[in-house]
Amino acid sequence: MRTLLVTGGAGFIGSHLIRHLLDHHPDYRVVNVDALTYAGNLMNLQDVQDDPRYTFEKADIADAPAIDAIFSRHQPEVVLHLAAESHVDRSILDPGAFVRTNVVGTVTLLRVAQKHWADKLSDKVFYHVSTDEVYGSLGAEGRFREDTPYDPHSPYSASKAASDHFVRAWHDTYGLPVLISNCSNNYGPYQFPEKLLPLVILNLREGKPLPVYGTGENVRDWLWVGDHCRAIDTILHGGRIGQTYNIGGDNEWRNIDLVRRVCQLFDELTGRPAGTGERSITFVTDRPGHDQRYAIDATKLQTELGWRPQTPFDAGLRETINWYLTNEAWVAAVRSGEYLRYYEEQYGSRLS
Ligand code: NAD
Ligand code: TDX
Repeated sequence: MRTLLVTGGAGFIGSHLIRHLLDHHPDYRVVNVDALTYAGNLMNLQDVQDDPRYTFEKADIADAPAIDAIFSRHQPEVVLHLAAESHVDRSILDPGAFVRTNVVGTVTLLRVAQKHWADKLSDKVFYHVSTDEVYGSLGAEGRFREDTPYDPHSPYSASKAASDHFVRAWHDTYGLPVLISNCSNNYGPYQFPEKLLPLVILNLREGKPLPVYGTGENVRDWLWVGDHCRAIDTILHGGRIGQTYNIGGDNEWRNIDLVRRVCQLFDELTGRPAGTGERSITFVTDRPGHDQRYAIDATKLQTELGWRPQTPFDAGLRETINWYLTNEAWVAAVRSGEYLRYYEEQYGSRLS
C-alpha cells in the first residue's frame, strides 16, 4: 500500500480528487488533512468515509506540531497539497488569512515533509496544486505557458505565486522531489457557492439577481473538475520531478456569455419559458484589480503525458445544474451562518 496525504480534501477539488484516487488506485491509502474552514465540508466525502483506505485528520496546515504528528502517524510517501484559501473576493476583504494558509501553511508542509523524508527522498513526491492566476492577466491574444513570467494581481494570486516559489525553492535548495501544476477555472458539483457558477445556479433557482461584475467581458477558461483530477493523477505518475505543468480546458468564455448559457440551460432543464433566467442578470460594481483574461496553453501536458480534457462543456454544465437542484441538504448546510454574512458584505443584499 502507498500512503498519500491530501491537504484540503474536504473542499471542492480535494473531495473529487480523493474519490478519484480511491476509485482508480486500489492499493492507495488516503489521509485527508483539512482544517474544515467555511469551505471544508465532510458531506463532500460521505460516500468514502467508511472506506478502510480513507482517514480524516482535522488539522491546520500552518500548525507545525500537528502536521509533524500526522506525518509520524501515517508516514506518507506522497503529499498532494490543495489546502488553501481559494476565493479572490475574500482575499480582497481579508488578505491575512491568505498569507497564513497559502504561504505559511505551504512552507510548514514543506518543512515537515523535508524533515520526515530527509533519509530517503527518492521515492517521495510533494505535489503542489496551483492556479493560472499566478501568471496575471492576458489581453485579447496569447495563452499562459509554463515559462510565462509570474505577475499576480490579487492577494489570492500573490499568495499562490509565493507558495509556488517556495515549493520550487525547496526543490532547488534541499532537493525535495516536487511537482507543480497550474490549472484554470474548475466547475462541477460540491463547489462552494461563493464562486460564479454555483452562485448563479442557486440564485436562478431562487429568482434572485445574478451579479455580473463590471461589463461581464472578462474571460475565463473552464475545466470540468474530474478532468482536473485526472490531470493531477497523470502528472503524479508520469510528470518529471521539479517540473511545472499547465492544465486547462481550452474552453474560453466571457463571463456574460457563460452566465447567459447557464440561464438557457437552467430554463430548459426546469421547463421554464426561454428567456426567464436572463432577465435576472444584473451588472454590479467590478472586482478591484479584476484580471481581464485567463487562457492556458496545456501543450506540455498534452504532448508529454497525453492528457486531454474529456467532458464537453454543455454536458458538464447540465450535470452541475442538476446536481445543485437535487442536493438541497448540501446547499442548505453550506449556505448558512458565515456564508450569509459574507454574501451580504460582498453583494449588499441578503440571501434570506
Ligand atoms: P476550496 O476553497 O473549495 O477548498 C479548500 C479546502 O482547504 C477546504 O476544505 C478548507 O477547509 C481547506 N483549508 C483551508 N485552509 C486550511 C488550513 N489552514 N489548513 C488545512 N485545511 C485548510 O478550494 P478548491 O476550489 O477546492 O481549490 C483547491 C486548490 O486548488 C487550491 O489550492 C486552489 O488554489 C487550487 N485551484 C483551484 C481552482 C478552482 O477553480 N477552484 C483552479 C486552480 C487551482
Ligand atoms: O458574483 C460574481 N460575479 C462575477 O462576475 C462572482 C463570484 C464572480 N464573477 C466573475 C469574476 C471572474 O471573472 O466571474 C469570474 C469567475 O469568478 P470566480 O468564480 O470567483 O473565479 P476566479 O476569480 O476566476 O478564480 C477561480 O479560478 C482560479 C477560483 O476561485 C480560484 O480558486 C482559482 O485559482
